[in-house]
Amino acid sequence: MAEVSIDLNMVRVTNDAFVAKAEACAPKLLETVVRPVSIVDIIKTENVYPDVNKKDDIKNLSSYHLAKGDKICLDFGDHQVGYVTLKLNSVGSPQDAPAFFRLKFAEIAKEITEDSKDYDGWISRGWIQEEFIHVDVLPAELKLPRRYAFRYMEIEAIDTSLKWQLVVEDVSCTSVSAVRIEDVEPVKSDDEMIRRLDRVSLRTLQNCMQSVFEDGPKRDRRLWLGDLRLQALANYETFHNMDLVKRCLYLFAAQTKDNGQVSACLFTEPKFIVDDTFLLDYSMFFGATLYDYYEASGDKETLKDLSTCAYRQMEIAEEWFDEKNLLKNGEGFWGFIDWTDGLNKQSAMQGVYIYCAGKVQKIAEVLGDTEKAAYFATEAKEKTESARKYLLDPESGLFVSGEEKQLNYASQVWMILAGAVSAEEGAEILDKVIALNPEKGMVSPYMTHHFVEALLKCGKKEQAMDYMKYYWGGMLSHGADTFWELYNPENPAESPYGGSIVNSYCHAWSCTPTYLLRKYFIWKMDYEKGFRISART
Ligand code: RAM
Repeated sequence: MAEVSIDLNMVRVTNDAFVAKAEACAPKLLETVVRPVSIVDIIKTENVYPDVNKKDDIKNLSSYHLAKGDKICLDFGDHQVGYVTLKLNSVGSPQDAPAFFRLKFAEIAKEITEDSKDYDGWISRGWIQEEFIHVDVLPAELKLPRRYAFRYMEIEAIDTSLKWQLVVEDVSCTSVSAVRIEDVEPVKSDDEMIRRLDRVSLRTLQNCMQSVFEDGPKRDRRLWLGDLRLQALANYETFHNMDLVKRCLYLFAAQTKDNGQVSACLFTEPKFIVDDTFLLDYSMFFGATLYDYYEASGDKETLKDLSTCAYRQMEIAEEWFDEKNLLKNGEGFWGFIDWTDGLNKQSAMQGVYIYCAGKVQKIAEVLGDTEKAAYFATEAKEKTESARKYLLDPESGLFVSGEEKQLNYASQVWMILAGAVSAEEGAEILDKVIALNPEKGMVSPYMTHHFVEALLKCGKKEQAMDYMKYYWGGMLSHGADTFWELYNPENPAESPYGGSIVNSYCHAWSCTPTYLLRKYFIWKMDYEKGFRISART
């Protein structure tokens, strides 16, 4: 089990004015009623991902008479987040026993082939989207109280009786989101892969945009700061919903630990409360997310309101440095960076600190706080000098991490993003680390996003595009309608939780291809085609 840095004795300090500002930005969710498009067979193959074959037209749904052990699988045609209603009936003799059936909801077809009984991981099996239901009297309209994230829905009659069978007359889903995909102009390109990367990213982001930016509508269904930062960046280029970002920023600042530290994640139900999990990189990203928001919105009032909180996160992180100006390694799950097992995070975290110091310095500059701006400029400079002096290994030309001097991707990527090396040096570092292919690689789309940004920062545009196509394109080749929480092309069944059945397959931090395409490539694509298109025009 992963160790988690939880502060059970945490004292929460609440700022009611901030809570009120966050609530004032709460979205009204938009509803769309969606019905399945076909009945499918999901067939296990030798590969990790099963085949999905159309079995029947959906108009024949009620011709299926389900007796004990029979099942049908409905395909909703795309990933949905919403509330499901079933119209059920019986055929045959009078209903002489309860209808007893199982419903399975699956974001990808693979989840339908998995058995929840086999899951023995460390996070709750409660996340598995499966219900065992009894209905005493048919016909009945069954409105399921929970919200599901799914494309496929399987109905299995566990038992009826020897004399009657279950009929599903109709199924619908009231899908919900704060935004509409139709409001965003798709990226235009002759390259189908690019169009699909954009479309699937948009769907991912849309389905995570609920009352807050959720990390995943299947799991964890809550607001995480690291995820928010990337979602917000993608949102600025696409849905442009400024209020939702503002709301989330105010929520994080509205309740902190008594030392002012922002939590890694928070809940809004049954009432707003921040979690007792703290990740140092996520706390620092509060300032970066705030500055990005200001750049996108020009909302100086919010910048001012929340600047103290942003500065405070950096002061808290500053306490982690030793006399050599090196960030000390923490214990257990102290910072996130990536889910790579055994990853030494010291250097990457130092990179995050430098990166965020640069962002909060800009906040101070905008607000005219010259003293603070100078302080963060010095911080970034000193921490960079130490990183170069002690962490940049002269022999390999790469950044090493921790006492074990671990060579990993994350350290290189974050030092590049921090600006600790020039673009030329960074390009060399990236060539070297790719050639070396260290054991400590990257497993999350979150880390992969940062790797692609590092390539872009070092002028490796073509390589960045190739990698995006290889990585997110890999998910597409396995049938993704939304991008996943975890994807390791070398180990498709990987899960940090001890079983991929609880993995989330519509995950916020995976939505960034739309951002990368629009921010770094769209002008080039437009230029090549000789026409101008983009969400920015
Ligand atoms: C998981 C979620 C979330 C992420 C944290 C660190 O619980 O996937 O998205 O931010 O880990």
